[in-house]
Amino acid sequence: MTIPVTAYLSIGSNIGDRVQRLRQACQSLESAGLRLRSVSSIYETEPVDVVEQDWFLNCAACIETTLGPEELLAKVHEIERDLGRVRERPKGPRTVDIDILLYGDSTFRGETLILPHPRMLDRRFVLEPLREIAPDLHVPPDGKTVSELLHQLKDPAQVCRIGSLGLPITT
Ligand code: PH2
Ligand code: MG
Ligand code: MG
Repeated sequence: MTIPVTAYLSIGSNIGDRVQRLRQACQSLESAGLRLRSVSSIYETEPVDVVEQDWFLNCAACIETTLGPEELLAKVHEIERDLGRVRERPKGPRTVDIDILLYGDSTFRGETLILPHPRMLDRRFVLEPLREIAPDLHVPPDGKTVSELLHQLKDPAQVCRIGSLGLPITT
């Protein structure tokens, strides 16, 4: 029997019905057999990197999976495509973006995937939703908790909790 691994995802959208996109992304994760353990509130977030684009909605999700990290990446890409994502400008507007932040306590370096997500430590739009569902989670390789990382974070970009996705979580 394969033991499931707990993974954390960051989900974002800044095109179209953003709430609906986040909800559909979570529902698609479940339909794809990834067990949804918790989802944060929805946060409205100022765009970073490419700043001239609409504000995002972001949330964080905790899942359990028996897929390996690269299989999980392929699965989330498939879900992004099914939800209408077209890859145009890097870091530009997107209907839905699902990023793997953490995969158990593993570090991983493949051609298309690095874990933990290399930019998660610098991004308030990632760490604030994540703190809501996992404040005491230790982030490899240094092992600081998500709360500690947020305390030392310098990112000035605005992040504002705006509501809940209202999804039932089956435990
Ligand atoms: N995603 C990006 C680039 N910039 N800014 C916010 N606020 N939220 C995002 O999800 C986001 C971003 C690239 O994936
Ligand atoms: Mg991203
Ligand atoms: Mg992505």
